Amino acid sequence: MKTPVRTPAQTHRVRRSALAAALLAGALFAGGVLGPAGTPAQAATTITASLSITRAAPPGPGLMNVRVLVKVPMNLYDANGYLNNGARIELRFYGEDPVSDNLVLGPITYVRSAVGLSATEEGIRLLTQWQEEPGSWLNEDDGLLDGVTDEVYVRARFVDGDGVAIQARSNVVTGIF
Ligand SMILES: [Ca+2]
Ligand SMILES: [Ca+2]
Repeated sequence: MKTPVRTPAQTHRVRRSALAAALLAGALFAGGVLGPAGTPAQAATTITASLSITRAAPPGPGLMNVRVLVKVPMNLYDANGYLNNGARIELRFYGEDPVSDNLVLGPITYVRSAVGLSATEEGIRLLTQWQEEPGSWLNEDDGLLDGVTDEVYVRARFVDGDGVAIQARSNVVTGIF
């Protein structure tokens, strides 16, 4: 007895449907929509930001070390999913004043490839630090209006690939910068 033979057209259809399923699964995984077991991804709901400004130890020109740490807690899988799909962190520095706080630096935007931005087991993490000269934007009060003492904080904003954003305000760092 002759065994049934698949026609080329049937084989093609089977292959295409398998490929479509694989592509669909891949797209969902890349988008961070589904976890490995098909469970919904954990949405980014929490963000924290901390700021430190310290004077570099002498000798030297007395530069200020500016350090920002931002955390968006989630699992490693979701952290990679968000970053691979265009999520970003924006930093905006403000000088705190009695009436309204003025933007003194930013926004500075960090994306997947940025130094200091990473996906970790604890979530998305941005650790960035650099040095500023005394009298820079950190000197947000020059003594004319609100005294000489400066009050600086940073607002960190996490924006996912669809434009959904959450944000946090850091501690205020006080000094004569
Ligand atoms: Ca101020
Ligand atoms: Ca000042």
